[in-house]
Amino acid sequence: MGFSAAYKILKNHLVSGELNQGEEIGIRIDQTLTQDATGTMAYLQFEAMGIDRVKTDISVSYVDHNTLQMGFENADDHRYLQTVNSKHGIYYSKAGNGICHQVHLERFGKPGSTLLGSDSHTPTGGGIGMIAIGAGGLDVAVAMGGGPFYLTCPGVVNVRLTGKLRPWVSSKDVILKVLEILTTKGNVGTVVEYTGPGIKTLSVPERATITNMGAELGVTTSLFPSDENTLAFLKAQGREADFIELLPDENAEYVRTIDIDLSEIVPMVACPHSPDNVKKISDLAGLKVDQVAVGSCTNSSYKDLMTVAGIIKGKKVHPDVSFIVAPGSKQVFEMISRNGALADIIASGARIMESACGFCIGSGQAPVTEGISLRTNNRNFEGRSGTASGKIYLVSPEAAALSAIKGELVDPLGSVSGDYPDVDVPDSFLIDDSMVLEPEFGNVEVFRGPNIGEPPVTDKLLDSISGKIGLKVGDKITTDHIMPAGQRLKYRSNIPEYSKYVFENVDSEFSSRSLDLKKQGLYTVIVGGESYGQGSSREHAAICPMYLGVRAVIAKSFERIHSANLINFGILPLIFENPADYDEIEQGGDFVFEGLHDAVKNRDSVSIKVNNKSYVLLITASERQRNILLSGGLLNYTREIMSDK
Ligand code: MIC
Ligand code: SF4
Repeated sequence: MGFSAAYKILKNHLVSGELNQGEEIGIRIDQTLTQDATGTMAYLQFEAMGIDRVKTDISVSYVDHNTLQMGFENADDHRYLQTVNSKHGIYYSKAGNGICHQVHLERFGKPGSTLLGSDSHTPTGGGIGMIAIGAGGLDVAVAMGGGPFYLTCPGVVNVRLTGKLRPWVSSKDVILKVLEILTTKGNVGTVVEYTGPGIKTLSVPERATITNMGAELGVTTSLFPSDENTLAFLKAQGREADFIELLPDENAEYVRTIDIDLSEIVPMVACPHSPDNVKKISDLAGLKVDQVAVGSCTNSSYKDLMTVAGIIKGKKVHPDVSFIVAPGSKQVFEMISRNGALADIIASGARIMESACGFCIGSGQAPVTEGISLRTNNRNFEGRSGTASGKIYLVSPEAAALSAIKGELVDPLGSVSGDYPDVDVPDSFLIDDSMVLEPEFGNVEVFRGPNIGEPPVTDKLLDSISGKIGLKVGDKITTDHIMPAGQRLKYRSNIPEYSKYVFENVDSEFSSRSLDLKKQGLYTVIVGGESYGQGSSREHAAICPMYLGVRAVIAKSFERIHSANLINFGILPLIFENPADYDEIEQGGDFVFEGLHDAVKNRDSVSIKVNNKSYVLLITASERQRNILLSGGLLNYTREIMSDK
């Protein structure tokens, strides 16, 4: 059997293990990216490792999440990043230059390479034919130091595209269709590879919309082959030299093939509060909307914004709608302002935001109470918008623009007047990298304002621990539930402060209860259902619980990035051997773990006693992860390995 494109890249980067599905492998990382909300912790940890200079081909640090600057905290973080990056050889993309994934695709992404990013939407890079994976900041710090990234060798699912999208239907509808088929659950350990004649009809930015939102499937990554469309995009970015062709073998092996005829896709919408709650827009058309927001790393490319401008030109936004537009990068922003498209958007009555995450991460533009908000981004988790009762619907830029005019959800295929603004990749993009600062290396003084804390300290695993079941939650708990962003984002560099808000919107007493236990020398265990830890790569969803004394999470299943983050910070992710035990264990119960050392070293399971009754829990960690757990986390483990050398 031949190789998929994904396996070709993995094979070229393999440093440990073998390409057998389900086995742990280590791969060499060529490029890394961080953003400011995860980056400060990543660089504090990088500093703690004592390595002078990054060992990757290129590492880029973006400022895009925390740009509101209501108080000194965000600006302190930015200055810390700028100086620490310069010292250690990392490129620094200033606030205003754009969203990490959009800018990385435009200026740095390289077919055939590997990219590790401390953000779950790093797979956007799969649109240009890379293996691009999201991970916790500490994993990225280790990769910057030249260490391999470890993952479970994936099974590759082939999504075979045929046909061509009709006008008014776009790549967002394709990924929503894939989400409808695969859902957000049960895809851990897979990679989605797009193949078939239909891929020739999709440009790199359109492909990137699809791979970006692959994150919502919970897969390791998604990718497209690198072909003539990839070359055309790279040429237009003045980066032809970065092109290599990368196609799957004719007889490539896939674990499953899903056929999708692009010409049959209709406009789709993901309804509250999950990206896989997908319906046809035609089933919901007429829904009154209060807010429409175009932007985010999913849909903020030149094509997306030119399409919006083409639709809205000469029209006005509905009086009851607040219409928000945030271009994804300075490149996009400057191009649409120079060619006049931005003027058309402004004239319609839109509110123009800076090139940053903004509304997508709940940093501004919270909708009205009970408000219906149509957005082109990738996540619609409850409360993430900043309005607890807000209802977020995810749609294409086409549906967003048409709905902003009409004041209600419009099916782009149904009620369209006028021509479809068909936008191609331009022959040349506007290239100006002046907002990406080159590192100086060496003698740079690192700025540490009062918002910059210390890297978290973890303790070695204890052999026996006791305490309380501090919280019991249901299925699909997201990292936004565990560690809210929005207004709390500014505390990302300050663990004691940020820890006050763990599970804030689920149980506001959780944090203080856990700290009280910790003061008495007792620990906390969390009980969860299926897919615990969906969503973001934020390692704070592990660091802050660890700080509060959480030492284990017991769930029916875990999402990949979060489970790795728990291990990296010395928290045991344990799975119910018998899922029905979930119903028996109650919040507030007294627990005891004994013989943890032997179990973590040598066994596949461990028992927990809750109120004196025993339950069996599975340990699914690899041998390397078991050693990390015994050391009390990845930072301790890495230091131990370095001192052994
Ligand atoms: C997100 O979309 O949830 C974020 C904010 O980009 C996160 C990273 C973070 O929490 O800082 C992600 O997707 O990893
Ligand atoms: Fe930023 Fe939203 Fe993309 Fe996360 S999903 S990187 S918050 S734009």
